[in-house]
Amino acid sequence: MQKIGREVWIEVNLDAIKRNIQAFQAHIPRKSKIMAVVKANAYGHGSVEVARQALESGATELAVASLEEGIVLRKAKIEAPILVLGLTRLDCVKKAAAWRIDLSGLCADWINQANAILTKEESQHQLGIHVNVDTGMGRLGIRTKEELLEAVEALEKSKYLRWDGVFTHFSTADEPNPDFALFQHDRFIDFLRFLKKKGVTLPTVHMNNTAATIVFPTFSADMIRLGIGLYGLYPSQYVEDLDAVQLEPALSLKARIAFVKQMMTEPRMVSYGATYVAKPDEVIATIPIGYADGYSRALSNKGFMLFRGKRVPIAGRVTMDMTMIRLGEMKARPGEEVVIYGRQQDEAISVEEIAELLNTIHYEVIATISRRVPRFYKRGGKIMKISTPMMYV
Ligand code: UAH
Repeated sequence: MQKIGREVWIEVNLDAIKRNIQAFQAHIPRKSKIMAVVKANAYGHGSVEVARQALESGATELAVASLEEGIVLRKAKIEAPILVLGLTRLDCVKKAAAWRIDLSGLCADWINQANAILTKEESQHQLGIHVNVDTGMGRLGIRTKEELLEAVEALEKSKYLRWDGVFTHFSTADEPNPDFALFQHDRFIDFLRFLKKKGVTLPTVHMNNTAATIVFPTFSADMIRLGIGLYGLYPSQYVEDLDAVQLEPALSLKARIAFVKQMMTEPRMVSYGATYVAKPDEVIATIPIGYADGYSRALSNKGFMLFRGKRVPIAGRVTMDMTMIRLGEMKARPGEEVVIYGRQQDEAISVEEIAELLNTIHYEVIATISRRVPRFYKRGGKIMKISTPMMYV
């Protein structure tokens, strides 16, 4: 294994990703395909390796948030269809077509302009479009039937645009009250019926994210867009408690103790602001992770890590590159492993509980793990690949 100078890393269990996909395959109708959502560097897990594993395990399409995220996958020789879920500037449509990356059509005007640009420039490639219908998310997409029909007519007429899909996105499918999700579903179906009545043949229809897939598997249509569940996490406690799909978290965040000191002598303050004063004889260890790695400063004097299978509290402020932990009287040695997210012996720290401490959601905790943290990919319990933008000896 390569040596890393600063010992903090993520382990991604690719077998867990495979099993999570299989669990969703067993839960949805056979005809429904799986689009693996690998935006935001695959929710922090590393987009290229996760995309490859997802495709190998049965997903057939990929989704990203930007054209640039899609190009990263194409440059890694990933050939599956890729959809950009977010907004793409009109002057990038030619580039998207050249990289064979499909875009979301967010309004009739955007679609008409994209069509005009590709026609004028006599594009060499067709651009795939998935029309986004806003049924209640209130973020992006077409809001009226008239606008939808106008967009579809532009797509059908165009030589350069290929109508590949039509989709909507749920905003509350992870919550116990199903009313608004059902409203969004019914509105979407109503829009699709309207198109059918106008004689339109529908392309791939998709609406379900992880929560909607677990709660409403019959809404899986032609394809689901699987994000958080792919990584083995439930979108909310409510969805987890349904006990409908068994998932396995794929990610652990680990580090090795960089430095140990017994605070026998004054001063016993720890870290910026001197907000923690160690007890006489207390052992304090320095861990090479900080807020520049995506380990939030808001965990200062609040968070905890695992050492020798026990929870140990953070001492003082999380700094940019280092965080101190309190080991009591345990005589630790530099190089011993700590687990920041994940399991060690009989104890575990979930990203959900870290999110709760931070007053946010676990999506943010994983998606913000920075790119300077190397990703180690495991299969059959063994590390088979290390991915990092940094140089290690
Ligand atoms: C449009 C869109 C998203 O923005 C995200 C997802 C995946 O959501 P989950 O991570 O909750 O499954 C799907 N579609």
